[in-house]
Amino acid sequence: MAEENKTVKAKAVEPKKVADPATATICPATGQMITRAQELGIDTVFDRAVTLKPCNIGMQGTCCKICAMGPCRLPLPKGGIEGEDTRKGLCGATANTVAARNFARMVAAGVAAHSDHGRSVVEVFLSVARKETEDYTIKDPGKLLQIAPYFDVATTVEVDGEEVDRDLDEIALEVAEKALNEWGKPEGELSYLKRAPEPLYEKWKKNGVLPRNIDREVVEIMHRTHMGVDQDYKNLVKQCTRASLADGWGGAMMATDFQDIMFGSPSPLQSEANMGIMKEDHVNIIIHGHEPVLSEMIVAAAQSKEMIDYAKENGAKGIQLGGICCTGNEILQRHGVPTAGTFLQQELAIITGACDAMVVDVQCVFQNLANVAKCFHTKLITTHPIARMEQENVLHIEFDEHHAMEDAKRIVTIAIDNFENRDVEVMIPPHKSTQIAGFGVESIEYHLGGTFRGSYYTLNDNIINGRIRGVAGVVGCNNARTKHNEGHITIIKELIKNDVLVLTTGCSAIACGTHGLLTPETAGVFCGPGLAEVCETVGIPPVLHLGSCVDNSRILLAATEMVKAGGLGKDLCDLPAAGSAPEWMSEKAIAIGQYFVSSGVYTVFGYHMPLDGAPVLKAYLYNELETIYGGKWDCEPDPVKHARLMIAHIDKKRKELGIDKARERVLMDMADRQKLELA
Ligand code: BF8
Repeated sequence: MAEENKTVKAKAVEPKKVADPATATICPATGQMITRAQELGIDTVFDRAVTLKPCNIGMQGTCCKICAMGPCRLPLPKGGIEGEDTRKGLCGATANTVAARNFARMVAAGVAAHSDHGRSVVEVFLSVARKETEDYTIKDPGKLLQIAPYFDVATTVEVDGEEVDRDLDEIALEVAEKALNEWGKPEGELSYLKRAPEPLYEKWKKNGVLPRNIDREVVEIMHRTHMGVDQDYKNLVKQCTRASLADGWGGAMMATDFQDIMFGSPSPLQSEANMGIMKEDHVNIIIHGHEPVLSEMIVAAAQSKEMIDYAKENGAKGIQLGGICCTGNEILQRHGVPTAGTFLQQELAIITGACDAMVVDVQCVFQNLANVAKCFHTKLITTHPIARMEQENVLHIEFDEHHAMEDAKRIVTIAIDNFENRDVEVMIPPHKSTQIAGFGVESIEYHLGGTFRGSYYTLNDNIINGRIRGVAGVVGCNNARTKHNEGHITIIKELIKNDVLVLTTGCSAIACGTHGLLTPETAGVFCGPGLAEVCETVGIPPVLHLGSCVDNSRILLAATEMVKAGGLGKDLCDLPAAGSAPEWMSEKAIAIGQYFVSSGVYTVFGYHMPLDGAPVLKAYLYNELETIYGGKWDCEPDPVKHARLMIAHIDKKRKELGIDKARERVLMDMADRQKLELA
């Protein structure tokens, strides 16, 4: 007993393990704020990642907790399995079934998150169409007219034998009602599927994976993964495909489109990135989450004379907004509001001591924000009925689109009133970078398209002649189990060095802004000669910020435009293109990965995949899926090797298209030119 007490005592005096900023991040501002938090005795996700280890069996994907006979844990034996795999749960579920069910539930959650966001946006649009709100309007009628035909909504009418434009309000109402129906229509298939190249659509049809409606595919995953239902990993993966397509070519794509219609389609604009955008002498409001419906109003409120004057009356020089996560991307791409940081920087923005209010909606919000806010004057405000926090210091101001501006002004006023309550010495890291964001399908066409064909002709031409080797979509989260931003930045630098044009979204895009990769000048510093030449000629960065995670739909549509422009095959899987999520952590990333793969894209994830405990399922996802949809999964934690895998795939596709020789010639020309320059 005495000995036991001694051990307890000895443990109690052990210093608490904390993160080493040098190994936790490549971002100096983040490193500085991790240290600051440690000085103040406040733990952050970086410290918790040091003390809380992930569960090894969960990591392998083979912990089954779907019934109360378990959890049944089926780790892979250390030496692997020779001969028959006899592992099974109490019900007999194999490791493949368990891991496939867990994977499927991640897909379901990811699809649900994106698509429920999409539904909220379409509901607001319905209010606009019904004239129930004056705070939102139709800012991009062109996009409304562009999507109307997919919902079988006529944009013209016949009057006295003549075809004339139909009333926009009528179109809006019909589109809104039909779009909302996509979540629960009783028969048929999703309306947007036909936006995909025809061979891809036919592939989905042949394999029986055309989504019927969005909600049904999510519900069906939950049913199939209930105890004792689907016990064939291939059949489970098939439903993962169907549900994920309901996201990428359904809920997420509608979120993007209806946001563009109501808030404006983005076009390139200049802004800044990283925590250095916060200002000590301003009221700082950090907006965090995913749905831009409220944040649009906060931006408008914060820019109003009334609110700016009120801030000045309260001793501030003005109001500084900053975005975190995808809400940050949304208000960046449409209004140029600077990004304050990625997913992993959310606690740190409060630790500056200068955050007067942090406003959150849904997804990727740490509950620990409330604990951090408690140490400062910061008002943490939740705004969504489905995303509340239990801590007492959290304010909940429920947002309602019918009085959106009123809600937004109330929130901004709370932040202004709180300015004088700052109690801890302010420490804002000085680091910030210039960024150009706001590229979309249309602006890529404008910059890299051909005016005479009005398409992606110039982009394709430069891919065919080899100046651009291929295109990569690098997207997704940060993960506290990997060094913050290192994966994103190393992979992207390696890609552009090898003449691969990068399209980026989500926290990857924020990381690129933070590390200065989103400027045209980047081309001259980091790019291979071919890509640099193209970027310098048309004046774009080699890394194009396409928005938030739901805006991955823009990547699908941009790739579709490339197919349409000609010369690069007939299907998305023919393109010299690849996808990547270097530091993924969320279930949404798995849903995105699955729809990229099912749309024909070779998709590499960093960190690890929860599949190691089920090698047969893993081989199916990493190899066999390619024979069905033309795309497949892969995983490589080492960033340079990760990028090389993508480049090797791009080169394989160039060879299949017969354009590999063109590239050799271009490179030879370049090398010759460089030799000449040196001489
Ligand atoms: O939806 S990239 S950490 S913020 S999940 Fe979350 Fe991942 Fe960031 Fe945006 Ni996407």
